[in-house]
Amino acid sequence: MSKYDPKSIEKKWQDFWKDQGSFEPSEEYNKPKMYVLSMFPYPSGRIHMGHVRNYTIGDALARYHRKAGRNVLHPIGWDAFGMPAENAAIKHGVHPKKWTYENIAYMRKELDSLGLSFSYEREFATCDELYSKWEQSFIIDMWNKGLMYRKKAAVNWCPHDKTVLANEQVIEGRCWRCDTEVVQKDIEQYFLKITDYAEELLQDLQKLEGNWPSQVIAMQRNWIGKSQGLGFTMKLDEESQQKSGFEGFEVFTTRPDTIYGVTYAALAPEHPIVKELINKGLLDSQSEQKICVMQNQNARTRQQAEKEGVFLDIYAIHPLTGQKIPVWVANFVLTEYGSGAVMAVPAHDERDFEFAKKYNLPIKYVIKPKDGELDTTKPYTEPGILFDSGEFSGLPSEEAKEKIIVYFEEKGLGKRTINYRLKDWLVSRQRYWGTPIPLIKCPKCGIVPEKKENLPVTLPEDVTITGEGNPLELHPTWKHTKCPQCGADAQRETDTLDTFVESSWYFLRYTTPRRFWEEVPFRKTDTDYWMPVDQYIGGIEHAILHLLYARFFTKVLRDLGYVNLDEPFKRLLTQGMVLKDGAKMSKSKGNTVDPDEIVEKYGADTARLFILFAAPPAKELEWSDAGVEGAYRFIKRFYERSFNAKPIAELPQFDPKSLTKEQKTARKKVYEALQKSHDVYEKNFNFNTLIAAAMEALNALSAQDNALIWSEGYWILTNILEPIIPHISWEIAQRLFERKNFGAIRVDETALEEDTIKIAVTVNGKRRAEIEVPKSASKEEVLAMAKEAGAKWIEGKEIIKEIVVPGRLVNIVVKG
Ligand code: ANZ
Ligand code: ZN
Repeated sequence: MSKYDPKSIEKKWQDFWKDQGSFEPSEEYNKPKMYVLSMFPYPSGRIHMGHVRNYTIGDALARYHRKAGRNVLHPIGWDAFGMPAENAAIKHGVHPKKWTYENIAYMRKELDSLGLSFSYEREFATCDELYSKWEQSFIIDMWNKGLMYRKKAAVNWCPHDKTVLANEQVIEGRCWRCDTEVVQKDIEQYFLKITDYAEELLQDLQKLEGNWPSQVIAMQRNWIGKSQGLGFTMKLDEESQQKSGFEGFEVFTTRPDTIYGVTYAALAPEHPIVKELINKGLLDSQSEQKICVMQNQNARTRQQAEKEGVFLDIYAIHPLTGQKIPVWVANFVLTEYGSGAVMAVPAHDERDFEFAKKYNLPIKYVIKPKDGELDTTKPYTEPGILFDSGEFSGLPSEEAKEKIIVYFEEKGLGKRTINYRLKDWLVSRQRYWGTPIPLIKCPKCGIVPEKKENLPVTLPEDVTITGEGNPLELHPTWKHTKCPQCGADAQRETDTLDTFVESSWYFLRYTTPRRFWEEVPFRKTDTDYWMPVDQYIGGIEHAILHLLYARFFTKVLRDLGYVNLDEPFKRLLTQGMVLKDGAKMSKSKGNTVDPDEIVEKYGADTARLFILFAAPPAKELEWSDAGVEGAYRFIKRFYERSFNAKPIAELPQFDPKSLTKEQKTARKKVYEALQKSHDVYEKNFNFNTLIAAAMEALNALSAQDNALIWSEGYWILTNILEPIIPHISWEIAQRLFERKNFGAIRVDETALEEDTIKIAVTVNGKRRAEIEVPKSASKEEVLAMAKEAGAKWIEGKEIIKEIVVPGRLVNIVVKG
């Protein structure tokens, strides 16, 4: 017997898998397929335990399906563009490209050391020029179809570094690099029209129900934020029309039933009427300044801030009562939502109420609860019964909403309106390390896409990245080009794409073998076969943006004719966080455990076993050194005891009658684990329960000494544990079975038959205990066991009667 040496065993099998190309998908598309995908990593430098968890879960599933005879696609790649590479360049002077590819090489080795069964052939990084080529091609298609457009939008701007800052680079309102106060600046930006797909993105969530965590579906639904209500124009009175030059303004409300309670109107600080009043010099300087401050705050801070407002000294007319309504500017009104203006009903809305209290505006209740009193110390925001509402008084809210909308439509005052909170996707970044936007600005033709035959537009390598300005903009020659349409001198767009664009289609790229990557982004034959991803695995932090963008991109590519597919991810698993001492493992907290060290000390199988044993995948996982030790000891035992088995070429047969109790128990535990494995790998992913069953089986095997039962046990256990601890399983299965056991195994039902039975013990008819007795036990033996189990209730009392109902219960009647 040899000693368990994870290093040599793991190296041996990793080399073997690589040499054999064991994990390359087949191109025979008549086989049943399984596409297992763990979200690809950002090449930050080193892998962390979150990665280990993500990829171990995916790997276990991929290996299982391979053994089940399916054609498995289990690829890996690198989400390789992004800010950290540029930050490294600023800090250490290393070129982002060099930094990125070096990190990839290092992390690839780390992943390899875990024995992950990835396809090598399909690996790529999103900063590969061949990947940019196709991404740019899609962008051009989207531009041509009107799905991409240009519009001014606010960015964080550092006046000192003359650079746009990401939100993370703004620290307490100041530049992370030079501490200068950051300002909001309007610049031309590019947007993808995801709002065109809002309804479909919402509706198709239904198709995912049951296969995606309900929490993720709810988050997406919320993010899309569909509201239905009434849109109408609030007319300004004569004088205010004169003053502002506007006839009125649009408002959107989800509560038309509250319309008789409107006591003021509020505009967003960016509203055109506000701008016009300022332009005309009609506001005093104090008001103007206050509005300017509001405009300069971003939407989120404004929403959280205390309610602030300015009276504009203009009035609107209530569309139903004709009353004069004061018009204010308010910081809680968002310019990008609805029409950037609200009819305020302080009696029935929290924000309106707070604002009205602060500025002493009237509050008029028009809805009361169905039963119970109206509490006028606070807003009543629930539906109820209308009063003081003209002809609509007495109606319940729901009915009134409907009737009021119909009324507005009939009178031509307004119409039924649907609004989505979802906004178009801002995809331009004023940065170097990203996919260049393949558009050219021509002084004569406007914005013109690059010719597709000239793609990819590649990044210049000779740049110095300092954090000042935009390197592409500053490069002496790069941006100068000719207009593809008229040949005039023109300039390349120097913005690059948001890195979420790359992760919106990488899963399609993997489906196509590398030899086609030059000619096509992916082939329809491949996406038709492989898509959708059968199992997607990743962190909950991607619940909204990445998944929504990927769903959107898939639908766009469908409409552009690239794929026949509505939804990219059939089933989603969001893995829980890895914690240490109750807190999320993270560099900033200094509580990380380095995966390399664990692999070095114990081997990859131990790391994998611990990760899958410590918690079900969707739950948080608390790191435990003792748990790692325990995992190691189990594998060591598993290896050492494999020498109790003798080599076999097929599963042996047993006559249960000829076996001892221990032998029967051993077989039963082994087959129970086998039975469990199916549900675990196909349905619930509770690997921990399977591992526990395998541990019990190993213990039960150890309580007997029939070599053939050992062999049968290992035939099955190495099979069902292979997805979790592949190296040791291949090692044992090679020696004992020449790996003939890595296919489907039939459950031997006779091994699972119970030979004990559970019997209830009652004392004076009261249920007190339960005993498990061998089926073969005599009546006397059963009674003795029952008395022992019920001793507490019998002690010191006189037994009057003992009743044994065979196979069901024992009742003991006592007195005193
Ligand atoms: C009157 C009213 C009375 C409202 C009431 C609510 C309750 P959701 O559900 O998020 O769509 N609103 C409309 N446009 C807005 C904007 N640009 N910024 C801030 N708030 C805005 O919310 C729709 C409601 O939010 C609308 O219905 C409007 O206030 C407000 F008892 O109109 B409501
Ligand atoms: Zn031109």
